[in-house]
Amino acid sequence: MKDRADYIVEQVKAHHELFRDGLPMIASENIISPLARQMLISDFADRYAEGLPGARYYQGNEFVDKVELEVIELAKKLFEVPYADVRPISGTVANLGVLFALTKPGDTITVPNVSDGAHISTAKFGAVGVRGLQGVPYPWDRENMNLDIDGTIKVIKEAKPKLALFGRSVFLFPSPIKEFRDALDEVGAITWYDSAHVLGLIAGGRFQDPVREGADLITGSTHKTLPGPQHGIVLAEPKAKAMTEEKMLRKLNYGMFPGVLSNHHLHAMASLGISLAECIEFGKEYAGAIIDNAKALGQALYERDFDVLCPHLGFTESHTIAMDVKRHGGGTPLVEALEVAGIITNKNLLPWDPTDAAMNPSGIRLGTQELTRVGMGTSEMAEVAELFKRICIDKEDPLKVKPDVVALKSGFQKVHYCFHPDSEAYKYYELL
Ligand code: DSN
Repeated sequence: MKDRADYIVEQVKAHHELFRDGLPMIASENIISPLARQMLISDFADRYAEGLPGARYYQGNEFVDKVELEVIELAKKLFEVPYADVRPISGTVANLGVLFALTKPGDTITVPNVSDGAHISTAKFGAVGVRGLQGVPYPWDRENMNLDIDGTIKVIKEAKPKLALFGRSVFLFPSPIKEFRDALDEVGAITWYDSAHVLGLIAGGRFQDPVREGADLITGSTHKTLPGPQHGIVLAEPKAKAMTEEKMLRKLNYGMFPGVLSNHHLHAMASLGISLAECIEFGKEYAGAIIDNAKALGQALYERDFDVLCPHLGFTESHTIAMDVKRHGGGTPLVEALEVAGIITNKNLLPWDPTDAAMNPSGIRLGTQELTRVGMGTSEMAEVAELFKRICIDKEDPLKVKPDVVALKSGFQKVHYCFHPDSEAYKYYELL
């Protein structure tokens, strides 16, 4: 069997080379810091700790408890909230826990549509469907890539949801949640904001402040603009008239454990603590650079004849830009050509695509958070846009473009905005 193990190691090595030499631009990914990475290979990876610190079902948790309490405090400090749960093992698990805590099968939830940029956990074929809920979609303003405010208020008043979910995976502009607070209170709904994509921008004070704008609770994954380990989080400051603060927090706590979790991946939780501390120190500067780069990339692509969405709004207020590439061949062939050159992106449904077009949509979604993380700035965004043009518009052979991708990336091999940026422990691509 040794040869089978060797085979796996070879594939991981090849994967490391792909990302060392390439331009990772998927809006939902990032790389963690050297110190956060070390937590992932600690003994925490081998242990169990069910329940809460001080009330566990296993022995041996003395130091796990200390870490968990500290990670909770860091999350509360960073997001200025009275309640944080750092146990969810992913964003989708955090969402499932909330659904388990606050709804019953048959309840109604209002949600964004997947083709308008929502995450699959809001769909009938995702977590919302698994919980047996009726999902009622919000109307969408395509021109401004945001919720239609009057239409959304109408939907809330008619549907009378138990929960109103905001937040998306194509998240160009802040969601106008404070406009909905009165309608939500009128029907007794709880406001839930899925912040996965923009968590690091919120932490850096550069996007919106959902809790102060009216959200009762926030969920998220912790590995996108917040450059932590693959994990999840729940943050809350309940104010809905639907139930008391104490009752909501008790339900959220039980929703996670024993609701949807057994063990909660202690190594990732410790790693998240490092990432939160780094974010408190460097998050503001990092979030600003991510958004500057996204706007610069949008502009540079637009000037090269790409149909970048929302030029009248400066393309984006987040890490993400979206392009309609139907005119240049469609999402699928272009992301495949980009990949051959070492530029990693994803095809994406746009609001005007038929819902069954997920495998061949009109759009490409791009994120600048990882290129920013390795130190790229606005001048590199122009170079990146030129590489896109050569492949997608000039139709140059991507294999001939690849050496220029490798050359650009060779100057950006270090993680920024973290403790110990020069650490030898950051042998990210030379682990094996
Ligand atoms: N699938 C992720 C994304 O790419 O947005 C979210 O979980």
